[in-house]
Amino acid sequence: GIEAWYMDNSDDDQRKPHKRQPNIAVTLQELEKLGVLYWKLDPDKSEDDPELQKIRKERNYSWMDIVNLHKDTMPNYEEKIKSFYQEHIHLDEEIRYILAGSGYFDVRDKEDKWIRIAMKKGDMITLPAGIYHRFTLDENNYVKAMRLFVGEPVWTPHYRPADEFEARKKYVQFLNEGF
Ligand code: KMT
Ligand code: NI
Repeated sequence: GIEAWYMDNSDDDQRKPHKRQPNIAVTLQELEKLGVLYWKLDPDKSEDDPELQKIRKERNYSWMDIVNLHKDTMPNYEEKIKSFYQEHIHLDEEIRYILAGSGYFDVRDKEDKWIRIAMKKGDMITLPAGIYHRFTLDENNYVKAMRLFVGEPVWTPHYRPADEFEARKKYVQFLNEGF
């Protein structure tokens, strides 16, 4: 299953795990309460996976592409890595399926604390519209991921503070109403 934990407060390298001592694990159920969805798929099946097709159909993930993040093949690599790690929201879901390599998605919990989600080959995640989050590669420095989207993609990050956006207001309402 997924591995997630509360981050420590050290300003050491973002690519390190940043676990607390002792570790405070976060469960899938806790992530669900934040609106974060997770699936485990067979990455070797890639696009031809019926399980993936089912999720895409149910959730209207009509659009997809595949991205490779690696310092030798990506223009403006360091810049991109820095910008992914700046806390932001989107007005739509952020959906990623890890095909190779690994990385971390960090999301804020209800008390505004950082939760780090370790994403490995076969892990698929949906971050809800309006959740404050960021992404970093880990110490392996490589990820290949499928990006999915409902309709035509809009990748625009809105950096914190972004509380005036309708998507953010709706998300905060969802958090407060719970379920
Ligand atoms: C994003 O938006 O943070 C990214 O696309 C990062 C690479 S996908 C794991
Ligand atoms: Ni994002």
